[in-house]
Amino acid sequence: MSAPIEIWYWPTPNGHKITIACEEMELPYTVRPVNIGTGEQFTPEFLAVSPNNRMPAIVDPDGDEGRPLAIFESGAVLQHLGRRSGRFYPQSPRERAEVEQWLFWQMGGLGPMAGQAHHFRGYARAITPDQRHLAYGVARYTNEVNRLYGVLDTRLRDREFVAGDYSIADMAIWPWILPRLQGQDLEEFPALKVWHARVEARPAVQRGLEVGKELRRNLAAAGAEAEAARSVLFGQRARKA
Ligand SMILES: N[C@@H](CCC(=O)N[C@@H](CS)C(=O)NCC(=O)O)C(=O)O
Repeated sequence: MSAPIEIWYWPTPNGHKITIACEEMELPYTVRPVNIGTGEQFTPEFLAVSPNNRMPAIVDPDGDEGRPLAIFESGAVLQHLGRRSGRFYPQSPRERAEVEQWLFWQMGGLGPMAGQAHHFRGYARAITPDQRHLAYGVARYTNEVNRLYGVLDTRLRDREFVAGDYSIADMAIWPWILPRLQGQDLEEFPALKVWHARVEARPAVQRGLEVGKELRRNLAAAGAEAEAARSVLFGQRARKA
């Protein structure tokens, strides 16, 4: 049994990808909470692992022939875990390319666009109650997430999982299907709805979601703690080391 992988983690959709993957792959892991609401993503220790001041990141103590390997960006982490375990990341060029296309579709499309939808539909309202400033952002990102849900729904019409067998692509995409926060109705996307329930029913997915649940705060809520977190998270500009 190899030494546990250290996951720098906070319970968000990007964090969930990694706990779900480790649970599915039966890779031992420990969690190091990075409280992104109090600025722990800016500590020198964390920045040494994740210079982009974003979680998740990992340190795999045996990641490179017995030597420790640090990785940030959840897509890169999933690829490493797939290679490391030999599971959920097929090896043939065609099958691997299929998984990677959908993994990167999530990383470059669904994740960033849904993140902006969450921002404008939720947090921004707590920052600026002026609806005129918000309406454009709300419409733009709600529409784009709607388009992406449509692409995924079409893809899933004739298959059980996004790319061949259940894979790291499903693990990346699933945590980002949050219709209530994104202004979407799954009834409009029947194949996506069935797939969502199929993945949700996996015990490893449920175990991965449970990790650190108690740490989660509602950033759109009123109150001093949520307000302080918003001031850490929003309006960040370049920092020189
Ligand atoms: N593309 C990155 C995105 C990671 C990301 O945005 N993480 C957020 C939480 S979900 C974060 O760490 N935010 C801290 C901050 O905004 O300072 C990945 O997939 O790893």
